[in-house]
This record gives sequence, C-alpha cells and structure tokens, in this order.
Amino acid sequence: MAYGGYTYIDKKYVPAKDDFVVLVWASGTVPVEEIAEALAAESSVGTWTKLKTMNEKVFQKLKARVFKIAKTTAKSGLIWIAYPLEHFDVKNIIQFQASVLGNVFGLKELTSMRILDIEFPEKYQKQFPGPFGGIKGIRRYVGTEKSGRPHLGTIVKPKVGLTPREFAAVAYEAYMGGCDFVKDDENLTDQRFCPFRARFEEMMEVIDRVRSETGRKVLYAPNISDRYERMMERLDYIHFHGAPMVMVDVFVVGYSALQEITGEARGKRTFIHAHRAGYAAESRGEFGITFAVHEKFYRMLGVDQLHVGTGVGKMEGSPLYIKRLRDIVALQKLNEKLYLGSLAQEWDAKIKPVMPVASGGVGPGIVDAMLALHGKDVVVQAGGGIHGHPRGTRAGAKAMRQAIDAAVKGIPAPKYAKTHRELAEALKKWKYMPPNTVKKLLAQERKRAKTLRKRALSKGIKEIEKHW
Ligand code: CAP
Ligand code: MG
Repeated sequence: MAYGGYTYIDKKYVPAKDDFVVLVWASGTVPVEEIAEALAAESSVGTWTKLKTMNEKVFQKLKARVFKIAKTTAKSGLIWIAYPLEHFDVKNIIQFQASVLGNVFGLKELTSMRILDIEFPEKYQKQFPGPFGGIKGIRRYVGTEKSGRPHLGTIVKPKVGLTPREFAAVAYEAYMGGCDFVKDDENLTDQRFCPFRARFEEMMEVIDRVRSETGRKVLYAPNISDRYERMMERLDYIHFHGAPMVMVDVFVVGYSALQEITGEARGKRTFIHAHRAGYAAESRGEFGITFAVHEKFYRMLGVDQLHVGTGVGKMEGSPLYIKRLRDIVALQKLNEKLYLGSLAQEWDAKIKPVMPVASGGVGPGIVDAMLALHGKDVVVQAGGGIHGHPRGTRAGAKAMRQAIDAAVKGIPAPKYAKTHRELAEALKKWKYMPPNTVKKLLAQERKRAKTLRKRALSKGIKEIEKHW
C-alpha cells in the first residue's frame, strides 16, 4: 500500500516522546489502509504522485507515520498517526492547522472524517505560556480559594437590546443576589444601542457599588471580540481602567488573533473568559474536529475560563463526553479512554488548569446533576435560569446560589427549598433533575470501559457517538 509512490504505514513504529499523536476516524470509497496513507501523506511531506524533488532524508525526517489502524469495515476505521515535532513551526498554530487539520478534509475518497483527539508533546506545549491565572488565579481574585465552592456567573439577558444603564442595572441585581461573575453575551459587542465603552463605564460603577455595599470582589467580562485592532484597543482601554477580565469569542476570532490577544492580556495580567460560539459547526457532522482538540490549543495559549458544556442543559454533549471536555482543561494528567475516542494527555506544569464554564440551559433545577458531573471547580453559569425567575434577577441569583450551596452540602435541592424561598419558587417553574441519573451513567460507563472500548473498535464512530 502506498500513496503518491510512498508508504507511510509502519505498524512497528512506537511514537517518540516528542511526537504528536493524532487519532482520526475516517471512512471512504477505498480501503482504510489507503485512506490512512493518503491522510499521512497529504498532512506531512507527500502529495498524489511521486516527486523528483523528494529525498530520503526529508522523507524519513518529516513524514507522518501511521502506527495503528483499527478497522471497522474494509473502508472505515480508527487511525493513529504520529508526527515528528520538527514538522511543526515554532509557536505557530496556523501552520499546525494547515498541516494536520487542513487539506486532508478535502480528499475526495473520504466519505467521513473526524479528528477525535491530539496528544501534544511536552516540548510543543513549552512553546506556549498557558493561562495567566486559570482556576487558582480566578479563585484568588474572587476569594474562594479556601471554600473551593463553584462560582456563579450570569449572562445578562436579553442577549442584545438593553441600553448600557439597563444592562448595568440587571448586573447589579445579579451581583447582589450572589453572582460572582457577569458577562456579555456572545453577540453583544459594540452595537449602537449598547456601546462597549458606555456599558463598561456603567459596569465599573456597579462593581464599585457592590464592593462598597457588600465587601465582595466580583468580575465582569466585557466582550471585546472584533477585528484585531479593535480588540487590542479595548484590551488597552479596560486595562487602563484597572479592570481584570475580558471575554473573547475564541472560536470565531480564530487562532492568529487569539494568540496576540492572550499574549497581550497576560502582559496586562488580565483574565480571559473564552466563549466557544460556533465550535459545533465543525464537530457535529460527518467531517470535523472534536472540541477537545481546540480546548487543548486554548489551554496552551492561555485562556482562564472556557465554556465546556453542561452535559445536562440545552446544548449538545452527553454527561460522559462533557466530563472529558471538562477534565481536559481542569486536570493536569489524563489517561487514555479509547472507547470515547480519546488519547492520553499530560500537561506541562506551566500549562495551568483552566476554570471550566458550564453554561447553556442552566437553572436551579439541574445544578445538583450538573455538579455531580463537574465537581466544584466550575463556573455555574445561567442566563435564562436567573433572569427568568418568577421574581426577577436578584431572586434568580439567590435561587442559584441556594442550589449550589445545597449541592455542595449534599442536600437535594427540593429538600433545601423547604427553607429557601427563592429556590422553592424556581423549582415550581423549572423541573428538578436528581443527580442519580448522571452518577449512575458515569459509574456504568466506567465499569464497562473495556467492553465499550472493544465495541468502539469494532463499530466505529457511531458507537463512539452514542456516548457523546
Ligand atoms: C447561555 C448562553 C451561552 C451558551 C453557550 C446562550 O444562556 O449565554 O452562550 O451557554 O453554550 O446564549 O445560550 P442560557 P456553550 O443560560 O440562557 O441558556 O457553553 O455550550 O458553548
Ligand atoms: Mg450566550
């Protein structure tokens, strides 16, 4: 088997310490070995035909090596590819994308392809700074290092339309009800009805007021997403005013600008809240990149808070899959859990843990179940679940805080609600989801890991997706 006159399959190859390992699902109109050859060639040194310009030294030094294939059918399966570190430019994520996440998607013999995971070697990680604050830094700022409780955040709703003063008034109520964190929505930036600076100034007043009335330090993440110059200008502006955090729609902004922003923000000791709007466009179809891959880049570049999904709310992702996405940003070391299409990952010490954000359809009724999955190192973030409370934002935030307190104490929300009015009102409007379903599911999957792994190997992406 070969592609363009060269062969890239080497089943005896053992990935070196500095290699990247990429796990791919692919199916096509030709045997899976041929697909594997094509992927390895096109993403490294090869092309469709033999080259007069190729030499053995270049080929051996820079080629990608397919070291394992698990066939599902003759024309589909999981493929493991190793890439040498030298193949990749220093600190250049764009070049990485153009190689590993590039042309391969367009090869016409493919009928489906997913980049399921990438294991990044330590040497590559070391080229990046990692988060400036991450979980620890944010906790230090808010003052929750000791208690270790989950943070409560909100997105001001409606998403767009409020004036700066109206926006800040909603935020004030949210903080006073117990929110640690308020953010703009992903589609609110600098529109005429709510200019960035006017909103920011109103918010600074609110934050000072909350500080003087309660003694609490709370956070606000203004959405700076825009073309590069504007983002830099806004970063300067908020820094000049002594504010500690910005928000970026990281996926749609793209890596090139994001890398500049994270670098600049780090120099200014500014936290970054990373919203992932748009990521699902490339992870829910026949061709795509799993969000786990992007998370790893975001962590290396150094965002401090990152949306990872809830597992039980309104957005896609099963509990087990979301647990994996959460662990990738929050833990220092991950074992291989192949049945879910994942690889092992060990993070360099300076690539610190990022605070996961669980958001999307969150209300007091699902906090128990959500924390059973996420643990305490998480921002529990609710928009509709706070501003939709029958008695408004302040009561909504109180109800959320009560739900979090109950979960941390191990008391079911309905029981806690007997002595907590706001929670009781919320549970009348929104259903309660007991945590047992999530706990059972996680335990079962863990127990059946071996069987699931075998089935995933024999049945491929459809089987893996069942657990996503
Ligand atoms: C949540 C949210 C967030 C999503 C993003 C929204 O509002 O503000 O953007 O959570 O999804 O606009 O939907 P609600 P994800 O609390 O009212 O649902 O975190 O999965 O990227
Ligand atoms: Mg939103």
